[in-house]
Amino acid sequence: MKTALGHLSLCLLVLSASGFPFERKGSTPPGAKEKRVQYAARDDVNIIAHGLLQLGQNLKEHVDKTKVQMRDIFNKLKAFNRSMSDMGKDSLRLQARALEMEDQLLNVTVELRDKAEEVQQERRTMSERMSRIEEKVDSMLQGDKGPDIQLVLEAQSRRMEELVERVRLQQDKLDKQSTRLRTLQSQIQRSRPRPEAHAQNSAEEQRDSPVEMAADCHQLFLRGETTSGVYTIQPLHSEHFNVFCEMTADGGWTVIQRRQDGSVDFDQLWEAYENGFGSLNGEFWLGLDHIHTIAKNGSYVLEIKFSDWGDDSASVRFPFKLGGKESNYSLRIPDSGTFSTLESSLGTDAVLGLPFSTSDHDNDHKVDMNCAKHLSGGWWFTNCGRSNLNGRYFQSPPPKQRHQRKQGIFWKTWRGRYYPLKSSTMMIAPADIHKL
Ligand SMILES: [Ca+2]
Repeated sequence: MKTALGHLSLCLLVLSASGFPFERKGSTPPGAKEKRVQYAARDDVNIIAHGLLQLGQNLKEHVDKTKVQMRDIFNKLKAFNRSMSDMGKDSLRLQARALEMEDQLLNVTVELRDKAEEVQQERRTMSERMSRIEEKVDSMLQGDKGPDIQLVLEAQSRRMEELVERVRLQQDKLDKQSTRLRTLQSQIQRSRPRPEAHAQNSAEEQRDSPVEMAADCHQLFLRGETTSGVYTIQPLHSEHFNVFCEMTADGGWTVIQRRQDGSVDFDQLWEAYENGFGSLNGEFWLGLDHIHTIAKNGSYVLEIKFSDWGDDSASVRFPFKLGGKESNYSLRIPDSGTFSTLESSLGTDAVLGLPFSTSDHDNDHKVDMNCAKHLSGGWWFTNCGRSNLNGRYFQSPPPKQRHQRKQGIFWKTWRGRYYPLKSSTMMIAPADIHKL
């Protein structure tokens, strides 16, 4: 800009120095020499004027450009000021929120302190009341009426004992009669075989009679049994057999497998897995035939619990169906959406049904390998690598060699393929157990 102004001033100086007459109209014509000088001067002036125009043009462009730049800078400054102001507002808002939260915290602290004092006060009141009651009882017992009350209490206690004894005797009698009736009924059934439909109706009628055995642990629970332990059950169209019932607040679960200390060898053949083995009060496998017999009579759920050596535990629960001998006791877990990672160690492969395998019955999905032989025990094997709760029991610490460790009890999506678990329990119950 300065340079352009400098050029303009210089041109004006040259013009004034040359004494160029800008207006020549009406002047007297000079001599020939003078004329030539005038023409030469006019050419110079034309050149200078042209230069001036050029300069003016450049100057104008420069000014326009500068104006645009200045406008941009102003706009940017305005935007910057705006964002600074917004940030200031945000900061104020945050400060206000922090103060508000501090107030809330203070209020909660005060409330908690008040509550704690209230509880303390209540405790003191209760304690005083208890002391007063104790004093009253003591004085009554020591006073004139004391012996009378003691006598009445003793008499009541004796009556209660007598009643309990009579109830127990009645119960014994009832149990004996039940057993006798059951024996007679099974003798009658055996001697007079009836059509299937009729037999079913008859069995359903018996269900309501007092002599019929419970079909599973949940029925026992519904009849008032709340203590876990060994019970005899008799599923529909089946012989009676003993099971371990895990009685919970929800209902009665029939335990089908338990591992806890390695006291029972689970590396068994097909027949053993079909009929069951072990001790119901310790480690055992209830038997595929028994599990099928119970679960075929309705909708059942399978719950599996396992724990590691840090006593951490996990569990999964599936609705399931177990096929009979003809399907190699295929386990089918219907696809109810997607399986969780934990569930996928068994659920995913059992959607269409997964047959059971032992080392002498290779029904697994691995074509070139017998999973039960390669690992250990019997299980619903797929490709030998997802789960096996009937594997070898390893005490802690487990063997260092991976090829040994993989024969252990494992659930791949919980503690991994090579972590031998500490315990496992599998149990079944009617699907509506949780609705109670
Ligand atoms: Ca195989």
